[in-house]
Amino acid sequence: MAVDLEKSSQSVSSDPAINKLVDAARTDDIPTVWDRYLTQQPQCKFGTTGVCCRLCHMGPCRITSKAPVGICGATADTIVARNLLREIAAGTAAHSDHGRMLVKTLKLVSEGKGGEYKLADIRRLHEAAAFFEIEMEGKSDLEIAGELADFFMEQFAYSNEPNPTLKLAPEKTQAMWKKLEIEPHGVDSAIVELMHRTHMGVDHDYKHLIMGGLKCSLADGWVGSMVATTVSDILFGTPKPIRSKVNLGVLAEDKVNIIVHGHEPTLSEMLAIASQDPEMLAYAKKKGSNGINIAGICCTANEVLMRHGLPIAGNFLQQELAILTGAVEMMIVDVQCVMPSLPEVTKCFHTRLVSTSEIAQTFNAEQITFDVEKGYEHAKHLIREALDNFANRDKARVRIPSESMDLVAGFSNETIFHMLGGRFRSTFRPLNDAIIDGRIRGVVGIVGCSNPKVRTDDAHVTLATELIKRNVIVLQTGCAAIACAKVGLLTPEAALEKAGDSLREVCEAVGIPPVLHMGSCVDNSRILMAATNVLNEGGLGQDLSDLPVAGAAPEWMSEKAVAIGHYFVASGMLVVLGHPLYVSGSENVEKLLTEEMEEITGGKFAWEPDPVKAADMICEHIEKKRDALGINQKRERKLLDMKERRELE
Ligand code: SF4
Ligand code: MSK
Repeated sequence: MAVDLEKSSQSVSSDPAINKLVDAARTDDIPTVWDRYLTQQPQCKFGTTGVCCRLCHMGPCRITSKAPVGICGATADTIVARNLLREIAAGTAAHSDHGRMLVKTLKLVSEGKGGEYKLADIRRLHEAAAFFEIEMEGKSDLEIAGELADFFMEQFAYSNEPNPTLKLAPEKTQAMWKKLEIEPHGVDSAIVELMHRTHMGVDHDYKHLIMGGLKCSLADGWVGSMVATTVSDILFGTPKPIRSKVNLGVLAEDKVNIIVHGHEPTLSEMLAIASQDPEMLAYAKKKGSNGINIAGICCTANEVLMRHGLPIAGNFLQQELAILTGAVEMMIVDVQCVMPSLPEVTKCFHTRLVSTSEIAQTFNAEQITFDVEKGYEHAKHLIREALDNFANRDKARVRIPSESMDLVAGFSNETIFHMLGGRFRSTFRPLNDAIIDGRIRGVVGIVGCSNPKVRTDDAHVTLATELIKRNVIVLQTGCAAIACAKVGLLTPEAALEKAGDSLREVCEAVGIPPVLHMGSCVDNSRILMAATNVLNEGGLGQDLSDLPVAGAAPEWMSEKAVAIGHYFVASGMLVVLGHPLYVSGSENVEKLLTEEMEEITGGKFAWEPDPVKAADMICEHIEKKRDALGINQKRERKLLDMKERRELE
């Protein structure tokens, strides 16, 4: 729920670890994101309603009752829609460029230039190659990987044909996209097209613009992110259930602490391995450290958690707080969600801030440009430097909060298939049966960031708790998963206690927890595939929009979340956001997104800041879908005669 920090004495978060460090920072006069949020109040109404246009230098223009159109004549509808589209383009670019980086690594590995990187999951490689009709007969795994990398790289450029990865979606959903002419023909070209359409004097019809936005968002979810997840699994392994710990209490007083933060898993993967290298452990001992503690923030955290079980120090809003513990020797960042404020915090401590992406530099941070072939050497070098920095830690200033929590993560679709199917057959059948007979009411993805506009973690935790209580299974990614993990919702035992009776019964019987952590932001593609797998298993309709499912982002902040929301809506799903998109300046755009869209794609947006009301809204939607599927009618058990049996077969 929104919090008015100025007028209330309410703490910034439901997490005591956050509150303690924010208080400590205020005592030390070190501003954090919550303080800067206050200095920005009141936030610009033209910005939050979406009616400020600065797309050309006749402007900037702002729509008011006195000035209902911009200098060029653009209406509020056009301006609001164009601004939204540019957010979708940026979000799609971020996810997809992340995917491209991974494809480059896959190609290098296939050419023997990948240093210590290897093909970690050959089965996933073969499955992907088979799906995309790459000839495997007589070829080595490296050759197949090379061809798959080439195929994935082709997904970025313009093609006359729609992206083949769209074929991963259910056929009816694909047909809907075709009919609406929103199939992307290449990720980069979809982004370029959006930038072109939103240039001054090009596309002015808000409906046409929004449909263009959906097309670009599909290039994010069903292409760029799908490629990123698949290649990560091939290179680093498909996640399996794994135990670990979360929250700032995972930082160790007696060890060197290295934080990995950002999104791309390439360097962090090597850091995870190098931290166990006997040479590094011996060096740690020499430096007086009891070991090397690598912990993550944001989605890099989720990547190394899912595959190595490395602990998570926190989500997006905890990045500054990790440094404020005084116990971090080095923070290594790459791309996305890295606050430019970090050097201002590190300069008050001994922490070294190292930026590792050639496209992302932070003023006053050290820069190393990461090279895949030398990945392991880079990792060892950075660990050595962090160990050297251990001596500079001021023990008197160390204030690691005691809060930490156990968790289980690693629920890829492959794992869920396996767990549901037992030893003999991979299947989603037990899940579908439980949905059909009503023991599980539906499936909801709770994803996205944290945001100082919202009491941190509160909305994520309340929504997830409400949903499992009402027998809805929850899938999670990103910072939302970290928020829920911090209160124990990713511990099967604790979550089962909070789950409704019938959900608990199913989860116990098939051995899955009621809240499943599926990975990082790009791994929202796994949620798309989970919904597709449920649909393909049968008995729950023909189209993603038939399913009793929904998405939610109660505390979102990033343009990537805007793109994610749109690809879920374009795929036929309800998406409930904790605070609205910047569209309220156009009644028409808002109505299109929150009402009329349901007639177009089957999906739509809704805004609801109160997580309990959001749960009500989601459950109402789920029951509506169940009614339409006819699975809410009490079904009498009936013995079939031979004729009926034959008809069924
Ligand atoms: Fe103003 Fe039109 Fe230029 Fe936008 S594009 S800044 S509305 S003149
Ligand atoms: S890290 S995009 S704050 S979820 Fe993926 Fe978290 Fe949002 Fe970044």
